[in-house]
Amino acid sequence: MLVVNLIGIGLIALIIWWFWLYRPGNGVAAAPGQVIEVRVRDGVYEPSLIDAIAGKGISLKFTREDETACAGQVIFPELGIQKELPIGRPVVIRLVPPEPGEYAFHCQMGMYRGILRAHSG
Ligand SMILES: [Cu+2]
Repeated sequence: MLVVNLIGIGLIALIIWWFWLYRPGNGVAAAPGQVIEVRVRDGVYEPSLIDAIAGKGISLKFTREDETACAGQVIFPELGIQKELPIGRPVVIRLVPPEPGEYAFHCQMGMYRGILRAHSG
């Protein structure tokens, strides 16, 4: 019984960490006009943290290598972007972060998650 409780607590801790505390680590800086390649596989975007400059356009080229249906879309809620990601076919998304701040992107269910971080000038 104690073991079961401990496993339950462990699972809850893992869920809290993943959905609320996890911060993408491997960032990449995008110069204005640059195309950043993002791989979608094994439950993560690579890179999952992209630094850009507010008001300057960049392109993100998503390549989905994961067959799970979950990875089939990428959504940028604040930017009103929602794109299908066919397996193995790169999809280029051009966007302009309107102002400094963080713009999340994720799959339909929020398992795959990344952050576009826009800096001033
Ligand atoms: Cu998903």
